[in-house]
Amino acid sequence: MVSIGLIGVPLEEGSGRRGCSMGPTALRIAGIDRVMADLGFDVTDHGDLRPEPVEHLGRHPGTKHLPIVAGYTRALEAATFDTAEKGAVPVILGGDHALSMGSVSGMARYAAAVGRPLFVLWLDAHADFNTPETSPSGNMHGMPVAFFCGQAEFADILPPGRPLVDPKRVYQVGIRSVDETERQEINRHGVNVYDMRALDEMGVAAIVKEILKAVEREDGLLHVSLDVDFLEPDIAPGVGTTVPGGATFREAHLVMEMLCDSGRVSSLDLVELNPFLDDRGKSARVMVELAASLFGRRILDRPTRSG
Ligand code: HAR
Ligand code: MN
Ligand code: MN
Ligand code: MN
Repeated sequence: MVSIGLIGVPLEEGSGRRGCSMGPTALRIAGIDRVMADLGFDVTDHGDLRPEPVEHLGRHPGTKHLPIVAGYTRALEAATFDTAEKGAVPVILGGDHALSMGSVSGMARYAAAVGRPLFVLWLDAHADFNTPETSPSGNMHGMPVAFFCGQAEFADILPPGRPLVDPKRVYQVGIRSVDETERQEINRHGVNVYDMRALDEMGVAAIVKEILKAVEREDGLLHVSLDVDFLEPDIAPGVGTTVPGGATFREAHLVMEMLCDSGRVSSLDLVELNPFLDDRGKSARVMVELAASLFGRRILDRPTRSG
């Protein structure tokens, strides 16, 4: 039986406002553990992580709340690696998107240990490729991709020599809010961006097929990072940084079904849920529905038609 390890990360300091610390609880109330158990997984909920104490951290102007973000990054890097190494799929219950510094770095270490490349699918309105120098806000939830690609200048929050993710193995879908210098950096580093225009022109199925083909070509592991604001604000209002023109439920659902069929997904972040801003638990329920589809809930049994 395949195992899933749930890891709660009540981090909100990366986002510049309060509320995401309640995200893990809201996802649990919406039944994240139950839906996975009903799908036949052996689910272990490791509870909420506690940040590791941080000492000897360099000064990094341009970052807000670095010590708490660093503490969670260290703890989550280790918890994600340990969960994967024990043969379970780590599912991170966020918490703001700064937590992906830890989850993706942990998976990068795991991928290196098993000798396979790590790919990242970033489902988000934002590219999250700022550095302390380029960030307009100093909010660290706008920096995780630059961090795990080795670009952000606060790398001493993890031990030196950590495995990095190749920006050319990062695939971003749904992007529609990018800062000017961030845009230049993404291009310079070769991040694969399917912005909302690409999604409208190509359709989401063609995009996911292209991404999965790239992962399969290199026999890669695939980490999926799902930010609530990937979705249209009407269906998912419970996030501090809504951007109009998001993915519909049907588009997001199809992404999840195709990812499930691929059998490639090694790990998942569910991030940026802010229950304080939500409408009667709606966004928490949508995130749980999408996770269920990613892990195999389907409408009908069907012969494989895609390919
Ligand atoms: N680009 C802006 C900044 O860096 C906003 C980033 C918002 N990020 C998230 N996660 N909400 O995607 O400040
Ligand atoms: Mn994000
Ligand atoms: Mn976002
Ligand atoms: Mn750079």
